[in-house]
Amino acid sequence: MEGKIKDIKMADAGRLKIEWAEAHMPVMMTLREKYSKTKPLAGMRISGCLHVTKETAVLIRTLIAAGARVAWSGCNPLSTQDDVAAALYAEGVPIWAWHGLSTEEFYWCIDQTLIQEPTLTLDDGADLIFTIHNKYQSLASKIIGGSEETTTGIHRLRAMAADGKLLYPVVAVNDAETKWDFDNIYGTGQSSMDGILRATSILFAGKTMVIAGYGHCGKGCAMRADGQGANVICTEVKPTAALKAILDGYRVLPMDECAAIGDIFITATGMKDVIVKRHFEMMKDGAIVCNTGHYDCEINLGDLETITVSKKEIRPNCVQYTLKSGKRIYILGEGRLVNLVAAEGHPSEVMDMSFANQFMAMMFLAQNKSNLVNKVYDISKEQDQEIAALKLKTTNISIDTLTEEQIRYKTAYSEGT
Ligand code: ARJ
Repeated sequence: MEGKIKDIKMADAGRLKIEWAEAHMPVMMTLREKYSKTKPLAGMRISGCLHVTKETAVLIRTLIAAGARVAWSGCNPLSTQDDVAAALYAEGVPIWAWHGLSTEEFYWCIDQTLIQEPTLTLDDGADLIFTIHNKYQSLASKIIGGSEETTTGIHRLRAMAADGKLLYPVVAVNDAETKWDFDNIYGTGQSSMDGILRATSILFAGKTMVIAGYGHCGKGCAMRADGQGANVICTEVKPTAALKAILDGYRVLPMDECAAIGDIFITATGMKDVIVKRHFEMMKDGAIVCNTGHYDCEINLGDLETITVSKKEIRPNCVQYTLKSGKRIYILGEGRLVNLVAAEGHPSEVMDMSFANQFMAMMFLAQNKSNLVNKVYDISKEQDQEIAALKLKTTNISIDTLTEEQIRYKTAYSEGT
């Protein structure tokens, strides 16, 4: 069998987890049922590089049911759920993923998924697309297109496209309304709190929680931290985002002022060096610091190391750094996505829509293969509404419908006061 995982004996536990996810992903199950009959992805070889979670397993099973051949790796060294990887491997999915990969192993796993010479790629964070562009350019001519899950990845791909460097078309899954407006806000909000709680088991009420970045992910975190009774302070670099945070009822301060007052810090910016040496030096004894952005560069752990005298893992995913001053700082999940490292990522109900967009992106590419150009494609407004409508239908929620007259009214310009 192709692939490499931690331990096949974990497959039964993984299967149960996937079964649980399937029970909470009705849109994906509807798509699976529909397209397992027509197999629109027959002949497609999809190489995927995305967190190996129970929800991703539902996506993988759905792609296979629609006729694709799939080869998979995780997109983060610490986010793979080993039991889920084992279950997928046991059912014959070529998968190279285990928890705790070194950097070399991480790229080795990606390399293995490219042996099949994909026709489609599916990314979260663009590491697979970059590997193809940097190391396996000859594969690009056979690739119909790819998709990208997250904000950070899309920023980079748009920059590549603007420079004329993108070697094949890519669909911006993140930018679908049924992705960012749910996954990034409600998904990140809940799963980040979940990660912090599993790693620390602390009380949120009354704590000062500093959230760096008031984009969609930061907004979700602020909303949920506030709901638990924390005092939320946000940091921003973008004037409109800062104003939104203020009008949503939070304080906004520069990180240099937050550093000394925060009990818990969460970075959600997509930017490097958000928390650096001088911030660690200002922090209170016992400060908890974590990241929920895609890459692990937001908290500068190298800086922290230079002022640390000793380190110990005090709980799973919680490392105590004792500084020269005697002060203790706690880093969760090694500064990697706390929601995927210390918890299970976003809940299945949210990933249901994100992955419906991934699935539809693969279908779009396969069906339009001959008339695409090397640029970043947005998901259509129609697809967004279809996925949202299916989510409502499968959750048994009804909404109103406009009458003929109301539809006419919408665009009428003769009726006024
Ligand atoms: C798989 C997940 C999960 C989960 O959609 C989210 C996003 O944009 C990512 C940034 O890397 C993580 C991804 N995500 C969140 N939760 N992917 N399974 N349960």
